[in-house]
Amino acid sequence: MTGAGISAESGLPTFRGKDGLWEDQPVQEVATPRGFARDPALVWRFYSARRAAADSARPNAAHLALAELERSMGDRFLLATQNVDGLHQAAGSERVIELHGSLWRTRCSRCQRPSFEDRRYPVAPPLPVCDVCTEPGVDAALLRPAIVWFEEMLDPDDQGEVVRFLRRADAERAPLLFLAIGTSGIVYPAAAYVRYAKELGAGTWLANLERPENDWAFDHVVEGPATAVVPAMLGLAGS
Ligand code: BJW
Repeated sequence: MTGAGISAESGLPTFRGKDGLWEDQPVQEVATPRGFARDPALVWRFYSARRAAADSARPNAAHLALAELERSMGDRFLLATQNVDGLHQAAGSERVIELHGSLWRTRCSRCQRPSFEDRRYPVAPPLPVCDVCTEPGVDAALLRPAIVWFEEMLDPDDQGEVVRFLRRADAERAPLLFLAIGTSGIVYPAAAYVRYAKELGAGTWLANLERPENDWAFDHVVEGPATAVVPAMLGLAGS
C-alpha cells in the first residue's frame, strides 16, 4: 500500500508536515463535500493545480520497482494506493486499486453516473456541469473531481478487492507480506489494512522517511527515501 511519500521524489508534495499541501490550504475547504458546496471554484482551482503538477511529474525508482515486482508476481501482487496522481500506472503497474479516487477522473456532484476520464483544468465559473442530470432551465448539477474526500465512503468494490486479496492468501495458505510505503498511517480505513493483514498472519513492513503514528503495527520499519529504500528492499538497483 502506498501513500503520498512515494511520489514526493517525483516532485509532488505530501499532505502533512512541512511544505505539505494542507499547510497552505485548510483540508476542510478543499477536501470535504461541505467545502465543495461552499466554494466549488476554490476546490476546482486546487485540483486543477494538482492535475497540472501530476501531469508534469514522472514515476520514480520506487514506482518502477513496484511495477517490476508486479511483473514477476502476477496476480499474487496487489497495489492499493491512497494516491490520486496516476504515477503507478505511468510506471507500468496494472493491478492498482485507487482507494481515494483519481485526479484524472470527474463525476457528478448529484447523480450516480459513473466517473469519466477528464483532463480539463477548470479554474473559474462557469464550472463544468453534468450533461446527464442537468435539464435546461433546471438548477445545474456541478461536476466535481472523482476524489474520495473526508466524510465520504471509499468505493466498497475497491475495499472488497483488497480484503478478498488478503483473505485469498490466507485461504491458500500462501505466505502473506504487507508492505506500506510513504504514508503517515493517519487516514482510515486505509490505515487499518495493516492490522487486518497482520490478523491474517502477514509479515508487515513499512518503508517511510520517518516513523509514523501507526509504526507499532509493523514488524519492520525501514526509514529513508522511497527511491533508495524500495528498490533495495525488493532487490533491485536504486537511483
Ligand atoms: C516519504 C518521503 C519519501 C515523505 N520517501 N517516505 C477511524 C478513526 C478515526 C477517524 C476515522 C476513522 N474512520 C474514518 C475516519 C474519518 C476520516 C479519517 O481517517 N480521519 C483521520 C484524519 C482521523 N476518514 C474518512 O473520512 C474516509 N472516509 C470514511 O471512512 O467514510 C466513512 C466515514 C465517514 C465519516 C465518519 C466516519 C466514517 C475518507 C478518507 C479520504 C481521504 N482523502 C484524502 C484527500 C483526497 C485526496 C487528494 O486530494 O489527493 O486523501 S486526505 C489525504 O490523506 C489524501 C491521502 O491519500 C491521505 C493519506 O495521506 P498520506 O498518503 O499518508 O500522506 P501524508 O502526507 O499524511 O504522509 C506522507 C508520509 O510520507 C509521511 O509519513 C512522510 O514522512 C513520508 N515521506 N517523503 C518515503 N521521499
